Amino acid sequence: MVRGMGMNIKGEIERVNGKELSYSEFVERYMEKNKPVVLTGLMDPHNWRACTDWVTLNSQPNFQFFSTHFGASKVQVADCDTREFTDQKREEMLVSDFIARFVHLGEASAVQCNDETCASNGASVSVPYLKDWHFVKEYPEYVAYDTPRFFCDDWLNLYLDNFRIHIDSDKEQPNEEICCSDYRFVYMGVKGSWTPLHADVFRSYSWSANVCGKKRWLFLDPSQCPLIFDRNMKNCVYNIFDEVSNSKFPGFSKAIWLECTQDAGEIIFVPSGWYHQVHNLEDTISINHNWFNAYNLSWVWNLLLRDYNEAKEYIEDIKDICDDFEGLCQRNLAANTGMNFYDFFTFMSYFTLANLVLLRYSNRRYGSSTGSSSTIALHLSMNLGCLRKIASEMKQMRALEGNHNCVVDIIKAFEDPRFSKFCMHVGRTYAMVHEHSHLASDFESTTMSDLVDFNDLKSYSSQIYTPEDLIKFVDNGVAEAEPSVLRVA
Ligand SMILES: O=C(O)CCC(=O)C(=O)O
Repeated sequence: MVRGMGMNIKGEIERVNGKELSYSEFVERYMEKNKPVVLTGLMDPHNWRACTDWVTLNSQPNFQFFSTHFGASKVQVADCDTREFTDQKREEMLVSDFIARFVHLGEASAVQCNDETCASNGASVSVPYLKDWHFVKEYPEYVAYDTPRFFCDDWLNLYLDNFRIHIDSDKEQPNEEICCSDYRFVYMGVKGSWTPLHADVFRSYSWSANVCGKKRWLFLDPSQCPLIFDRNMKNCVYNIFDEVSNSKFPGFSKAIWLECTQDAGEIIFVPSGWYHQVHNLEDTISINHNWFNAYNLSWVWNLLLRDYNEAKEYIEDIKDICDDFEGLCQRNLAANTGMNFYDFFTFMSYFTLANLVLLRYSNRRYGSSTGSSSTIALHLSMNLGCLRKIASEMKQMRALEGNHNCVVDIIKAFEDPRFSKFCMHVGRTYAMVHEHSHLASDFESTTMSDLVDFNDLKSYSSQIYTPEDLIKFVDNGVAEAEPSVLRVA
């Protein structure tokens, strides 16, 4: 058995002042390299109301404020002492009831259960941890914080603000349902609460900001991940500070961990595919987003492909008696992973269309001059290059080959108010990321007919069914845009 104490913790996560880091430096040093970093100096209380409203003068969570203003919200609360499959057991409760528990537990019980001691002494106090509260969706008028510029190129939440990722035809799902509406969360945990070892949903990036309190993070580089799985590569270690059986997890003792203690006011960038375990060393409130974009979209596709192959293998023996084997594999993939090939391809198609529309608009309006408009054009064409590359991989894997359901009808998309809202959001995002104030104000007032030169559309294929259609669509669209700014791979 290997206990937490014997673990190989070999390094610290780099810490950088976010105010002294440019966007392109963040991209080059962390996003592109898929490397974690702790950023300081980005949670200015002027833009982060959470840092004042949610925290008392002695830096503790302001329970009173939460109970008074948000007490009626229903949230998920994990019991950190009870495992359920690969996660902790959760129950739904009102924020006011959670706060009452939090206060009741107080310092005394939490002290017994911090970090390693919790796992090793078998303490029996149940430690509650409020997780995955869709706070922004629930309180859109109360602007608790300002997402730092580094994390704004967030395709996942931009998309979910306008569309659904997966629509389950078997289930009644009200459109306003909050649980799958976005990946922007508030976490609130007593000292000693923790999150088991995991890699993030869809293999997204995440960022996590400490409004108050302190967290200890343990990280494992993706290249080391096979070491934390069992011999069949099916089950992963749950708690790295627990006793880990050598015979069940033969690689575990060889894993080399990185660690970091995150203080209040600091934001951690968690790259794709890095397994991590997190412990609240004090009563802590944090804000946490999952996100992906052109730099890590291939992680999402690779995960889907792996999970698809697994889903297929699992039911291989009923293939011959199944009317729609592929449909069943895709349904199981969506149930297990949260989306299937069709959902992912729809997502890609909408982003392709939006990027092309914006690229053409930016070129018509500003030409391919130097300055921030050309930086935006480069970014949009880089996005298109990434989307095209993944569409080629999908084509190679024969994903959606022979699909008879139209994924995106371009003319219909231009008439759909959700798509025009989505396009404006994407446009505003890049204008903001690249600090182009003119373009940002354009997207406050522009309509779809300003954005799209409808004569342009004649050369586009008007419906997208398969990855091959998407590739052709990108190639045609790009050929007509200003060639000098294009870098589509
Ligand atoms: O803060 C926590 O407890 C978990 C956060 C986390 O796992 C993440 O940001 O990916």
